[in-house]
Amino acid sequence: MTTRRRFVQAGGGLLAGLALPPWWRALAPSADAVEIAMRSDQLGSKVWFDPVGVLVEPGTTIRWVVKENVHTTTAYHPRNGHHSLRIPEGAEPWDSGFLVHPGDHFEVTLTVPGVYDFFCMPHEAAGMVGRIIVGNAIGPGAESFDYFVSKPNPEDWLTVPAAARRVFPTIAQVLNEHIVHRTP
Ligand SMILES: [Cu+2]
Repeated sequence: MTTRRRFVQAGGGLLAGLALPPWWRALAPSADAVEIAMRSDQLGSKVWFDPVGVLVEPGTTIRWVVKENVHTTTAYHPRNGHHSLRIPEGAEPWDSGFLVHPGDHFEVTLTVPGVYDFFCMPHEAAGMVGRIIVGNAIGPGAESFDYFVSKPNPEDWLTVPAAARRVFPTIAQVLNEHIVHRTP
């Protein structure tokens, strides 16, 4: 991976201005994946995603990688333990399951524009959440945390815990900064 990334970067400089062969584009998606680290201090008293917010183009692959501790990346979606819907209506929810070793990773490629909020299953109440904006800040994830409460069918959706609400970067912040880092 490191070798290929170097090759791509070096090649981009060397070959600037030349017509690239068709296979060249096929290399790009993996090299361009946006990485989100799954972090923890030694005691596990602080847990977080870094970056906590990213703005990407549709079709971008997001790769979550464990650095310390045990985590999941799980989309806010009713299919994931009755959590509220905070990803676009037409998007597939994801749940990585437990990633237990440093270096364990999980990838999704996000094609539907909108806001995607996600959490770590064991650490949501500790505020381990993050936000991805794909293209435009639209969809349920752009609504307030309690948008569904007054609707006719709130079902048995869970509300977002207070500690998590405080951690999400605002949509404006993600749109302005593109990458919002977090060090609690
Ligand atoms: Cu976690």
